[in-house]
Amino acid sequence: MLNRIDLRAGGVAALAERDLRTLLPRAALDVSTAVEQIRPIVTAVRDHGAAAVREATARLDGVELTELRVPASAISDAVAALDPQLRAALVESIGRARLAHAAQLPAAATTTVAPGATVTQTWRPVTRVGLYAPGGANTLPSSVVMNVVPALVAGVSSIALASPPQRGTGLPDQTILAACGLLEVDEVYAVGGAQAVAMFAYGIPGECPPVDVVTGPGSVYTNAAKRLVRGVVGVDAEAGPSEVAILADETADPAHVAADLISQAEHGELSASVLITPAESLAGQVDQELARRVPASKHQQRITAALTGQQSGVVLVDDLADGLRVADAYAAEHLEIQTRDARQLADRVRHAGAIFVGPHAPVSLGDYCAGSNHVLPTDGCARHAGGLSVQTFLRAVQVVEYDQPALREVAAQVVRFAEAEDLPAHGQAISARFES
Ligand code: HSO
Ligand code: ZN
Repeated sequence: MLNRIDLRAGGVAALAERDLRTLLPRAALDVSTAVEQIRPIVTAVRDHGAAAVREATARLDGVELTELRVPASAISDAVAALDPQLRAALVESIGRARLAHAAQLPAAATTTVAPGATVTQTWRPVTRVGLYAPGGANTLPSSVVMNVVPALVAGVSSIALASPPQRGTGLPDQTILAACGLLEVDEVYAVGGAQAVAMFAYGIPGECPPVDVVTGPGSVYTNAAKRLVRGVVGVDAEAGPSEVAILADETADPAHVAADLISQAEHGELSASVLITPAESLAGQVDQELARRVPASKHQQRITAALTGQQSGVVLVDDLADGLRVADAYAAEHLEIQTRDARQLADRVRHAGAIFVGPHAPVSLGDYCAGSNHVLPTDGCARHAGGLSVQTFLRAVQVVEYDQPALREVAAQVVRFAEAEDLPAHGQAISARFES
């Protein structure tokens, strides 16, 4: 079922990472084309506000919005209507995420660089954030938890969330609203896609004040919109179609490997499921398991499309060291390690959004209830970005304190340095303090 890419005796170790990357499966997602497609929406929302949001919503979501903002009663009704077991699952997810994210809060650190001279690294929360939870085929209430929890833990005082309206109700998905209610987020907009990102970035007079940071996973269009508004606001890494790479050896259970590959393929036709292994026998057994399990799965069609697409496949390597090289070159959103000494291998991984170690940490655990965040960099962005975390919503602010002797001590150095840059007034700002 899976495409095979045989890199055995292929000199993986001798290849530059960039060249290795070109041999690996990956979807041809063209965010730059999408940027051009959604540019008119973003510009219209910037220039015409609510009218443009309504126009785009009618055209793209088929919903005529009266109010952009969801009334408080719709949120409390959604909480009240929540199935008790789903409520318990949401509460568990929130509780574990809160615990794990609280540990991410960095402490202030003061360095005495010389007597009387200190620099303190402090962390201050962003004031206002706009969080995005996708809808449509990808309505994921768990993403509400994953966006809101780190912002809350960081101490963000103003949290707004947007999610597309459903035909019929004109409101975001009920469980999304219920998750907002459980997290005490009451500023929710029934707006989706590029128009939501633009609404947050530029604000809508009288309806939605602009935010400082926009985060959240989404379609290629949402990611394109985030690219367009970056700079006007801060944005998180691009989180596009879900990806899992599994580095496995012959000790892995093929049924579990197959189940995990299927689980991320279930997100959609563009999802990527990649097995990296030196064990050809495992690859064969996984294929058999897939052939057995895929026809029995609810979303058979999209799973088959995802698993057989160019973005998925089995990469055969000579050994786990080469497997690790391949995993690093691929830079998966999720990397599972199902090998002997999995923890040791995990410590050697350089590029991955999140790492799932050993046989009992499947990626779907992380999607919901591990405590970790599931908004993670896709499409190789794990080379330069991490997933959503408390840090996403904090800024480093340095506090500089010098007493007079400490300033005197370094005055000549500053003056000399400033002269070298032909900025003598910089030096004079120091020496003025020591003139009689
Ligand atoms: N695997 C998705 C997250 C998710 N899965 C939400 C289920 N619900 C992207 O990391
Ligand atoms: Zn998932």
